[in-house]
Amino acid sequence: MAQLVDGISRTFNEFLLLPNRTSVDCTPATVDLRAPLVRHVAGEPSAIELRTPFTSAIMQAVSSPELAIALAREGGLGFLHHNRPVEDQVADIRAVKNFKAGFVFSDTNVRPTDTLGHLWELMERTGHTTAAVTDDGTASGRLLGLVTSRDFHPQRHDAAALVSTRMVPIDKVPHSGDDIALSTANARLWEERLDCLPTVDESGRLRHLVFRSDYTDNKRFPTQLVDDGKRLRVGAGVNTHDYRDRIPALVEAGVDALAFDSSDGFSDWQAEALTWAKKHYPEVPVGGGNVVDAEAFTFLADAGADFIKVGVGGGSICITRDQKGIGRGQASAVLDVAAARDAYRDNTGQYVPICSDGGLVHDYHVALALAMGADFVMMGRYFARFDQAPGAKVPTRDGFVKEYWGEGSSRARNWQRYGQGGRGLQFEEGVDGYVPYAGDLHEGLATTIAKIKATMVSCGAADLRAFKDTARLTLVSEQSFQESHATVMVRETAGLD
Ligand code: RVP
Repeated sequence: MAQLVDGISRTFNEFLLLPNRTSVDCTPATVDLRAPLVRHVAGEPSAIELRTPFTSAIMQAVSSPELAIALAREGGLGFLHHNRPVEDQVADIRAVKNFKAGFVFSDTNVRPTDTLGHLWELMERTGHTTAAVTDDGTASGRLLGLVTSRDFHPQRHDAAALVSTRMVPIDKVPHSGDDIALSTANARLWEERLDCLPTVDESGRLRHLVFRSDYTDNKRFPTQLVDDGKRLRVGAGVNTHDYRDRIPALVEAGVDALAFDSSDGFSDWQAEALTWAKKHYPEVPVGGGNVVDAEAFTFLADAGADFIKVGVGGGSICITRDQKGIGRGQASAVLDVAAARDAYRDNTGQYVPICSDGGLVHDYHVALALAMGADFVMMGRYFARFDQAPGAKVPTRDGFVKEYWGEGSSRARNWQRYGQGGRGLQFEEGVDGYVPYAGDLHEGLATTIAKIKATMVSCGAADLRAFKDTARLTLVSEQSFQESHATVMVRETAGLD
């Protein structure tokens, strides 16, 4: 007979935290947001510690190399998606690992034989006004010159004219080898009054551009997540179909952590794939999931998972619960799995971190997830709103929105994640939509971090371990939920201004 599990399936909206006593030395400045990423002996540090407890969803609409770079610079970790050929994912891993602060990959590139009209369109699309002219029009072609918005204007120059007629040829463009230090490049930018210094390899192929405006950039990111060689860390999603080919290539490219990406990870396929990965690459952390209960957590932990993602059906773009009737309220799932993780630690001496994945709509939901026991969170909708996410930015009457679509939507065609017994999707488990545009990730995440730190201070917790151990939660009634919101007419709607 079917079994009815205890308790109701609850979401974050149904809980609030009670303030705890705050000591004088517990302030936002002293709050520590470091979180273990991978399995470790209880009481000892994790081999990789996130410096802020955020990871980006393994989704086409979220985790571009740009986003992974921006997030690693904030101390979190981006997971690049796997729903594409291995070599494309490898190229993105390399782009993050090769990132050097202040040295950017050129995203506005043309051939000398392209037209000025094409160049103008490209500049409008990327929002950048310096273009590299290379023999093949790519960011790694042989550098033939530079062309900037100072060199031509669509009203002044014929759109059909060629880039070669307006570009500054390479023999007149100051440039450097790629081994130049950022401080030296900056000195040249100032001394030679340059806006941009391209760097090239021994055969003259473009490597990076250094801009004067990036001069102070590095000081903005004191909590970067880097490996032993000071390169930014990056993660990658993998699936249970082609992991034997994909994992070796990702490891070769320098990936820092892998995550088996499945909407339902409680399966023999995932256990087999985890066992294979740990046997062949014991030194590379590999996560599993997604799960929503203790039994599934223990199953994947026993199979060797180094961290486990929690969440089925709670994602903002997810319709799995509507379509298949499976899932669990995210708060209940996190509370149950966190208890299982602690029991596993007590029984085995191994601490296997858990990640709350999906369904975080408000910043305070992140604080709740962490208080309920998540070691770190994974977010899709949240990151899809920023400039660095790959979705197009679309104007509306009231501002801008960004495209955001689920991996279970027809648009994503991710049959590896949403396996329905064959190649291709027979029905959708995700939607294709828009999220409000939120500008630069650095600014947006700073506000979220400020709120989480403020919550932790109110709860008297100076670090995430203490936050979990001492959090006191209360369920809210519908009436008290109403009371949480402003009950006066806010200024903009009062019609007085
Ligand atoms: P959210 O942050 O609420 O946007 O949720 C993101 C999560 O939703 C992903 O990390 C993944 O677990 C899940 N997802 C991705 N695509 C879909 C879908 O199409 N159903 N769901």
